[in-house]
Amino acid sequence: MLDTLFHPFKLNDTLTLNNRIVMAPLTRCMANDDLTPTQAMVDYYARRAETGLIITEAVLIRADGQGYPHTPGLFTPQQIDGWRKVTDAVHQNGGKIFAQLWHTGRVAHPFFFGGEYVLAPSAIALEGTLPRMRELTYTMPKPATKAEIEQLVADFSQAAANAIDAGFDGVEIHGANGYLIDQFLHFSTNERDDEFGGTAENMARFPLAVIDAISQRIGRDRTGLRLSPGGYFNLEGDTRDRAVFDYLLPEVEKRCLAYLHVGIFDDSMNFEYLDGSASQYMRSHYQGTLIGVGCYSPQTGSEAIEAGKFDLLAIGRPLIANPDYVSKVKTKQTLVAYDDTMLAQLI
Ligand code: FNR
Ligand code: 8K6
Repeated sequence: MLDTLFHPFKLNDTLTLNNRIVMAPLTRCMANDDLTPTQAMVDYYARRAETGLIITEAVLIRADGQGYPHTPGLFTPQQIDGWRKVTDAVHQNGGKIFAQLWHTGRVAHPFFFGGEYVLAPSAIALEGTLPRMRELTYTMPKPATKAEIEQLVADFSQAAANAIDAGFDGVEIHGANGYLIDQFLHFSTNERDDEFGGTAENMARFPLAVIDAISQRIGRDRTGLRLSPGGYFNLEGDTRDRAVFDYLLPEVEKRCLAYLHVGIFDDSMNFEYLDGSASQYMRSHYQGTLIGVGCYSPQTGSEAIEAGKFDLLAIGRPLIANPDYVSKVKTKQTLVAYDDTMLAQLI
């Protein structure tokens, strides 16, 4: 059964993965002050090169997308040079690596970039204070103008081109977990009455513009996408959201991207308005390559692949605890259990 995980997987004509285990994107907040990757990050990713595909921690497309301390960027020459060291080290070890591109929208904070406001679809603030920085409260975002939306699309596209320049095999667009792109897709964060809100087609317009700009810039075979159809993190779900994703998923399928990736922490969560889990819903609305994730073990993950629930298995927290996860699973060694205290350092 576990053998299923270790067969190579052809993503498309230009990319074949050594196995079906993908490293899930994991924010670690360990970049330098100028948001360049450190040598410890180079070593951390290089140690995980035996996964079929590494998806990096979320990487900022520009300064005003920052919502957590020390998250890396891909918008300055120094950041591009820093990531080149990471991609070189991963490639030397035989791996493949995509950069996850994000802008946190209303989850950003002006504290990080010395700005006056943060941008989002609508003026609806996230309640509460920032993780690890409880003295900072989320601010009321400014609704992005049409010109600002066009600039965001251009900046996503430029960051993708920078990723290719830095030696990445491709990029994953972070359209999940309640950040900027996801904020356009949910009614609780998008109350616009222009062409970017109100209907499924309008709410999908900015996400599709980002997908089209990036896939035209670097190739659709190098472009992946993560989506969270169920609202569960940084925003509230709404039964009306279902229609937005019913419209979006077939539109994404037409674009023939490298893959679609479920954005969820625990795939046993059921969403009533999706008639099941996030992966079940996405599988039933999307025929291309799907990456599943969320509290899977090698056993439950390989069973899910064999049952056709998804095609590739992303692993997050267990890969924080076990840099050599793939070898350990292959040779049936016991895995170290993940613990939140492990977030304090990169091993
Ligand atoms: C995450 N996750 C996440 N997701 C994402 O799309 N971009 C990111 O940068 C992060 N960062 C992140 C940090 C940490 C510390 C955790 C625990 C999680 C979510 C992650 O990719 C994955 O979906 C979940 O961790 C569920 O998978 P596991 O951990 O159960 O295998
Ligand atoms: C992605 C940005 C960095 C923040 C990382 C967050 C890590 C959180 C650890 C896991 C717990 C999150 C649970 C959220 C889901 C709730 C489901 C009801």
